[in-house]
Amino acid sequence: MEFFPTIPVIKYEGKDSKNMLAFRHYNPDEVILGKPMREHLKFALSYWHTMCAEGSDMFGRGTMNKDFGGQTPMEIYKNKAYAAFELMNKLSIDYFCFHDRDIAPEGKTLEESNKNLDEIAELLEKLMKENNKKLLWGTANCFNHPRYMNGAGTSPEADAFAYAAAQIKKAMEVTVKLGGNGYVYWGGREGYETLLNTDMGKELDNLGFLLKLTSQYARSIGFKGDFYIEPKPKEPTKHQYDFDAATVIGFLQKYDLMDDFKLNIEANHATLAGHTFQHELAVARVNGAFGSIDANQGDLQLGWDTDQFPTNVYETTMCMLEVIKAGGFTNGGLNFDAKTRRASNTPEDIAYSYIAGMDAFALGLRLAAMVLEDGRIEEFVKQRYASYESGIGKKISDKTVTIEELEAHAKGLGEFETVPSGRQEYLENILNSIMF
Ligand code: XUL
Ligand code: CO
Repeated sequence: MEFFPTIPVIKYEGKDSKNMLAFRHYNPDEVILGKPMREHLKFALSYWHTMCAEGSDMFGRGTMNKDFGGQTPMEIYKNKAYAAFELMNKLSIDYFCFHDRDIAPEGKTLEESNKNLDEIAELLEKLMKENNKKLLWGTANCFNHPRYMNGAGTSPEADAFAYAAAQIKKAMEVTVKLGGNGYVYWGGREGYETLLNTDMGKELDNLGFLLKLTSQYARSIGFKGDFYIEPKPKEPTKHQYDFDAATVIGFLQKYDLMDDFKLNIEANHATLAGHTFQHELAVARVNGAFGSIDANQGDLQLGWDTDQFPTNVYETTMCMLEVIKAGGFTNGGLNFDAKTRRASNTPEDIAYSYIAGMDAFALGLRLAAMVLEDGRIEEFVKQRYASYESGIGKKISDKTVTIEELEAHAKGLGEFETVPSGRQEYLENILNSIMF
């Protein structure tokens, strides 16, 4: 059965094509900087937005139906699986990502939920083999159910902690069964609404322990991929403990998790934290924690996570420059944690959205490669730090200099009044001259 009869197989037609059901920039097997585009970009479909979310918001119910013709809960979720693979095939997407509760309905008890998960995991395994698709990462939804209203790993209620640990254990088992390349921990409700009722120290210690316990369990059952924390500063809680990349790195160091964990950076979460997407990627990279990306964009006029499909080519170019500088993806990839707008409510809108996002990143990759091949910006940055290559600067870099030597050097500088220009506008103009 075909679930998306109005969506054809999307082909690359080149940048001059006027067919909006075609790629203008994404040409999966084209080689850029020595590697096919599909390997640079590693696009993934997000199961929760694409197969589950029906467009409801705080003021209105859903505008789309994602039952895919199913009559019973299990039939609905089986059809979601068939529909997901049809979509991935039509869009040339090689990977997908899910929360446990996206792929199978939650039962009344943990045993019932696990049984549902097992049944669907069998089906997904079969479909993955038949269609040559891979799991970028799995995760557990420990934020939707009322039992998690005060958090999961950071809940003041020990029973909620235990339930979350058990749920994550099962999600790990399913991820391992499906050969997942990664496992994501996004904070969900791990944060607080008011400090009046919160023991922050205890909550952070418990969260650190939950991550240790569950990640060690995953290793014990043969998980070889990466664990990721996905920073986000707020929403749903007022303050999320995984505020931004730098906060998370401090947390990972405190709880001795740096060896096993990397970051999954989401564009919209970066801007909510008051940073650029590029900043968060750079923080991850310079700390050796660059892992994976949730590709989307926010609306800078709105203060919440709008999860829009990314179309801003400056952002995708800066992102791909960071990815290339980090050495490219290993286990990670570009997961479209993005949804069509509530009013874009037809199946074709799903295709238009993915095509827009994939083309924006493909173009970003092409432009990032051009920036690197041009070389002027890189060379400028290299020259800007050249004073550390010799003399006193070299000694600073090597950390062999004494404070007395630095003092003597400073005295020898006499009236030291100016340093070279940072040339920001010159560089911005070079960037535009390459991009356009
Ligand atoms: C929420 C969010 C999540 C994570 C996975 O803002 O980004 O969907 O990506 O739990
Ligand atoms: Co995300």
